[in-house]
Amino acid sequence: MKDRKQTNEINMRKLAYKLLQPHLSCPPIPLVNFASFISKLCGALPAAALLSSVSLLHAQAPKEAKPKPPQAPPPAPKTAFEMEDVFPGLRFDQPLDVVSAPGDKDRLFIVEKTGRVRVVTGLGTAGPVKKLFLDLTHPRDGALHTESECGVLGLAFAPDHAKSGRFFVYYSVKIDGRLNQRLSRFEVSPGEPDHADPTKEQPLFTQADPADNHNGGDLHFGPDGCLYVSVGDGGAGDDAFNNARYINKGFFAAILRLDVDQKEGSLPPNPHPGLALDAKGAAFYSVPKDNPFVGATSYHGQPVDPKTVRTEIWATGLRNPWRFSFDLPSGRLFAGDVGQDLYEEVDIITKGGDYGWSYREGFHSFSQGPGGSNEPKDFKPLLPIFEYPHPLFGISVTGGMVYHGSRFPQLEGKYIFADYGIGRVVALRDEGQPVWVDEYLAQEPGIASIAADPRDGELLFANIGLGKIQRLKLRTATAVTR
Ligand SMILES: [Ca+2]
Ligand SMILES: [Ca+2]
Repeated sequence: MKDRKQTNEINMRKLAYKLLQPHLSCPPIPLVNFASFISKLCGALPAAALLSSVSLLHAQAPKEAKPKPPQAPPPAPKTAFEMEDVFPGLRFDQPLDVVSAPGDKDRLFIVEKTGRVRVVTGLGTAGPVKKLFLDLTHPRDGALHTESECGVLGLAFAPDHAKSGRFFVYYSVKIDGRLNQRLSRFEVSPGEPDHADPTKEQPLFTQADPADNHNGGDLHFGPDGCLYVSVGDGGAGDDAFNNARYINKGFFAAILRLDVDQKEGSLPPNPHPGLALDAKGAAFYSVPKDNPFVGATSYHGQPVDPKTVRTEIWATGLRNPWRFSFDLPSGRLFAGDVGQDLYEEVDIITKGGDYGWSYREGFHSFSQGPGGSNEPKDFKPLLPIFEYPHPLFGISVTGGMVYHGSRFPQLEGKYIFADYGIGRVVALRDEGQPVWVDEYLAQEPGIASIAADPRDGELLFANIGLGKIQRLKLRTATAVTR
């Protein structure tokens, strides 16, 4: 009932926005609190006309249909913030991740989709410089694939990187003409912290991938020292390869949790053709014994053999988790999950959580997947904390981070993310309700990831389209907040 009410409200807002857009002088409709939105609009249209429009929408609210692609960009927004270039003299080749090493405030690492990782040094000087840290353009056993959503997609430094030199990279590689998504461990060259040694690569897993979209690829170490890895549903659309509704079909549609230190007590992963194995047949990582699906004997009401379960899975039912982050003060793990045709969503990821794909898209039932709308009996999907509809609010979410910088106290504790396509940069505020309150901060298409500057916690935005690393800047002396 609650879901239906929310669906109706969001449909109304979407339609209202389309209808009223030419009259709007305020930022587009916030996705919560429709009543408040209506009251804000009262200055834009005669109240009677507005009420009449809304009644009409309510009466005629159609069933969801596949939306047409955006026909025109939204009107120029009046936002409190705009973007500025962090490194005016430096350009990058399709940057899609910004990473720092634990405890290191002097360097930033920029992952270029096209195959190279750059290290930027001299951060505090007038002229930071970039150098080549890792060249992955020619993997030793295949060809780097950079088409569509493929390429070098993520990097994370081990918590003990300063001592071990280790870091992990996720990238797309074609082997004998077949596409794979791979997680590998690397090391820096001895005595050369700004230079990785590509000969030290050790793959952990190489998952055959049926399509070049929906590849996940974000990597972060959690406060527990485990490596968390996002993986997509394989790709195409509508969960066409039927990977998302299972826990025993490979490294798909999930956030994984691995013990890359192979601590005592951790478990070996279950067999998989893509696992790299040593001479004794052992994998190069282990599964923490408290992962949620260790020993699972059923899922969605169907029996599963625990020996076939991908026990690496921490959370499941995700379509293409594109960027996730830990917020250490709150202990929360946030993810943006890219939607199909209608809704983009932001989730708080919890242990064993099922985020609903491909029975659900955002808050809504999704019937185009392999399971149709026949949700299994014990299906208990976790709802997003926020969703926004296509196409005018956006088309592809880029998950962000909770702000803990000092330049903008009004953003403290808010989760900041972006839409990659339309370019809305949004802050979400937790008011203790299931759906968080949104605030439209800035307009900047092309944001592929959001990270924290190790020097001051300010957020850094990798703009893949412009080849720049950006940050927020106030347009005026006074921030507009709600
Ligand atoms: Ca894929
Ligand atoms: Ca979901």
